[in-house]
Amino acid sequence: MTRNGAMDQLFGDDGDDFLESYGIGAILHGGDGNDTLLAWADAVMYGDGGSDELLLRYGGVRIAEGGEGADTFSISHEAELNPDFRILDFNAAEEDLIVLYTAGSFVAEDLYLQPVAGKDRLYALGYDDALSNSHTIVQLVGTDLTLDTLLPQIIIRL
Ligand SMILES: [Ca+2]
Ligand SMILES: [Ca+2]
Repeated sequence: MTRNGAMDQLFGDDGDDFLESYGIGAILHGGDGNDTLLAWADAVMYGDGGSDELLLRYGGVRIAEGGEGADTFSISHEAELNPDFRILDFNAAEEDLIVLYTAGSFVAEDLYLQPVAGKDRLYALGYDDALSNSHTIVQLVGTDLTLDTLLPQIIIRL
């Protein structure tokens, strides 16, 4: 299912769906099933029930909520695209995962977590200029994570 217009809403409903949006401000709902969600422009993505994969790509604002199930947040971090990626419900106890595609820019030992105004900001040292959001990899909203809890849930790929 693909939509091109602005402010679109896509509903996957039951079953395993692939939802893809191009318009700015799209809202994607996976519904039940193991869904894959991808947005090419600023969007809000809800995995809903099932173990979903939410693809955070191409810079811009991506707000992702996995919902129930063991969800995977797949992040391609390209700092020059000025990404503003946020995960609303990262839950290590539900075995949520973050898969980071780094193009070899950093390794797990470079990752740090910093609480900022109710969010945990995941960034990579040496790939970051102090507090600038522009080089934040992802913001984890409303969680109470430590790096020790988070790191086992992160998979780094080239
Ligand atoms: Ca679905
Ligand atoms: Ca889910």
